[in-house]
Amino acid sequence: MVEDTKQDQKIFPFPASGAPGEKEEGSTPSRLLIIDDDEAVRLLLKDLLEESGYAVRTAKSGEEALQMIRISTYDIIITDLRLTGMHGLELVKEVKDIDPGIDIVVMTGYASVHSAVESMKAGAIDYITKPFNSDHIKMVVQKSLERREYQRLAQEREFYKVLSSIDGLTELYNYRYMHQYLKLELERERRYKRHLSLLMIDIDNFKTYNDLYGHMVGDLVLRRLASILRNATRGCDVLCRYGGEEFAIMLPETNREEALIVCERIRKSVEMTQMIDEKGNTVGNISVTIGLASFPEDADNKDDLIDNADKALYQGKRAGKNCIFLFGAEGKHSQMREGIVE
Ligand code: GH3
Ligand code: MG
Ligand code: MG
Repeated sequence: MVEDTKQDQKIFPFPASGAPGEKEEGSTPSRLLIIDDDEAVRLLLKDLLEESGYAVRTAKSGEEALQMIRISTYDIIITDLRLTGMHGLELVKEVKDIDPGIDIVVMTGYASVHSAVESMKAGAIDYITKPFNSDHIKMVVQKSLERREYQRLAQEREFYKVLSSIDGLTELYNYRYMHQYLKLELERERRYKRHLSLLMIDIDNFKTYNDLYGHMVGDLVLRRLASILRNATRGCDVLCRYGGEEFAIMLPETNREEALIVCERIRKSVEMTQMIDEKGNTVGNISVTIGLASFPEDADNKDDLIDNADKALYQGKRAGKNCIFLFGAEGKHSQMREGIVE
C-alpha cells in the first residue's frame, strides 16, 4: 500500500521538475520518493525535504516503491540499502530498468559504505550515511536536481543546434550548415591532400510545375527529391537544401570522375521517378540540372568552389536542362548527357 493516501492517485500531480532556486514562481516542485522500512526515518526525511519545497512521497518497501514508480514519475528516489524484502541494491537495478532517467540516492550506515559503492556501480548517483546530517541530505538532493537541470539544458541546446541546421520541409541540412561544413571540411581535405566534390542541383522548370499542379504537390515533390538524393548517395555525403528548389551535395574524398558517376545516378533516378500527389494520383515527373566542381582541381576555397559549381549549373540550364555540367580546369564547362562528356 502507498503510505500517503491523500496523494495516492494514478498520475503524480506534478509534471515539471528542476533545480531549486531556478524555478519560476508558480512552477511545480521536484518529485522525491523516499524508501525506508523505518517509519521514523520516512517521516523525518519527508518533513525535512518538504520544508525545502519538494513534493515528497514515501514507501516502506522496495516492492511498494516499484509499484509507485511504474505508475508515476519521480525526479529522485532516496532509498535505504537495508530493506525488508527486496534489498536496496536490487531495487536500484530494477528502478534503472523501469526508468533510467530517475536519479537514485542510497542511504547506508558508516559500516557498510562498500554497499553504497556497489549501488553506485549499479546506477545510483550518490549516497547518504546514517545517522543523518540534514544539511548533507539537502545538499545531495539539490546537487542532483541541479545536475538534472544542466543535463536538460544541454539536451535542449543540442536540440536547437540540430534544428538550426536542418531544413524543415526536406529534413536535409540547410544553407547555413552547408557553409559551415564546407569551410571545415575543405581545411581537412587540404591538410590530408584529399578531394571533395560539390554538386549544385536545381529542378528544371519548377515554377511551371507548381503552376500546373499547385504548391502543395510542389512541396511533396521537393520531399520526394530529398529522398531520391539520400538513396543515390552514401551516408558520409552531406545533403543540403540550398534554396527553394536548389540542392547541394558535398561528396568528401571524391574526385571529379567519381562524382560524375553520382551525378548521373541522381539525374537518371530523378527523371525516372514517378511523382504522385497527396491522394496517390500520378503527376508529372521532374528533371534536374546538375553543376559539378571539385576541390582542388576546380577551386581551392569554399566560395570559389560554390561559385564554380553554380556557374556549371547555369551553363547546363542554358544548354537545355536535364543534364550535368562540369566546371572545367581551364574555366570551360563540358556537358554530360547519357554518360557522354562532350
Ligand atoms: P529553371 O529550370 O531555370 O530552374 O526554372 P525554374 O522555374 O525551376 O526556376 P525559377 O527560379 O524561375 O523558379 C523557381 C521556382 O521554384 C519558383 C517557386 O515556385 C518554386 N519553389 C521554390 N521554393 C519552393 C517551395 O518551397 N515549395 C514549392 N512548392 N515551390 C518552390
Ligand atoms: Mg529551377
Ligand atoms: Mg533555382
